Amino acid sequence: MPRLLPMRVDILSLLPGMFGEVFDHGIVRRARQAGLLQIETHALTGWTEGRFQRADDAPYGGGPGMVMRVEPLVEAVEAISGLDAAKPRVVLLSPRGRQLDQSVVAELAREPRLLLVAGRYEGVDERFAALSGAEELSVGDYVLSGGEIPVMVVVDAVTRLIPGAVGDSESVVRESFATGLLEHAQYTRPPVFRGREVPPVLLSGNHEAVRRFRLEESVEVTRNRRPDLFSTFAGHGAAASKPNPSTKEKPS
Ligand code: 9D3
Repeated sequence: MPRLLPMRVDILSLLPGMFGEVFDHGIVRRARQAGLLQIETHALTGWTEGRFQRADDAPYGGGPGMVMRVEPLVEAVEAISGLDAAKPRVVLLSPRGRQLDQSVVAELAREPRLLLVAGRYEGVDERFAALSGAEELSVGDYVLSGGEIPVMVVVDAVTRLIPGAVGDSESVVRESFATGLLEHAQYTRPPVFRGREVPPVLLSGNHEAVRRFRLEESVEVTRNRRPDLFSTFAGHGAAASKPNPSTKEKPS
C-alpha cells in the first residue's frame, strides 16, 4: 500500500555535488517527482567552516592517511535529524559494515526516514557511530574511495521497493534475490541474429511451457553460477531440487 508521506532520505557528505545527476534520472527521479521520495543532500562543510574546523585530521597512533573528525559529523547528524519530526535511521557507509543485500534493502525501504552518511579519507573516528547510533553498511568486499557511490547504491535499490516507484510492481517481487534464484535469460527481436536463435519455446505462445522453461533455466543458471544462492534455495524445500553439482550449463 502507498505511503501517506514520501520516504525522506537525508545524505551527509563532503562531496554532495556527486549526487545530482544520479538522482535526476530514471526511477529515482520519477519517485521524487511522484512525491514518493524526498532526498536532501547536506555538505559536511556546513559544520566545519566558520570555526576553523577541519573535516579530517591525522590518526592518533600514527599511520597513513587522514581520519574524519567526530565533532562536525555528530553536530551535523544532530542538526539534520532535527529537520523533521520523524527521527531517521542513521546509516554510515563503511567498508567495515554489515554487507548490503536485498533483505537489508527491503528493511531500509520500510523506514519513514533514513540519514545516510558518506565517509571520505581512510575512515571515520570510531566515536561517531557510538554517539550517533549509526549502523555501518558496506556494499561489498572491494575498496572504494568514499561512501558516496555506496549511498547511491542504497538509494537506487531502496527506491525500487517504494510502492508505486517501479511501473510494473510484478517485476519487483519476481526479481532474482527476492525469489532466491538468478533471472532466466531474456530475448527480444529479431528471432535469429548472426545465426543465434531465440529458444523456440519462447515464440510458441504456450505460456505454461514458457513458464516451465524459464524456471528450469533459472534453477540451472543459479546452480552453475551461484552455488551459494542455490544451496539456500534448494534448502528451503524447493520441490524439484536435485543435489547434482556436476550439472553444467549447455555451452552455446
Ligand atoms: C586500508 C584500509 N582501508 C579499508 C579497506 C581504508 C579505507 C579505504 C576506503 C577506508 C574507507 C574507504 C572508503 N570506502 C568507503 O567509504 C566505503 C566502502 C568501500 O570502500 N567498499 C565497500 N563498501 C563501502 S561503504 C563505504
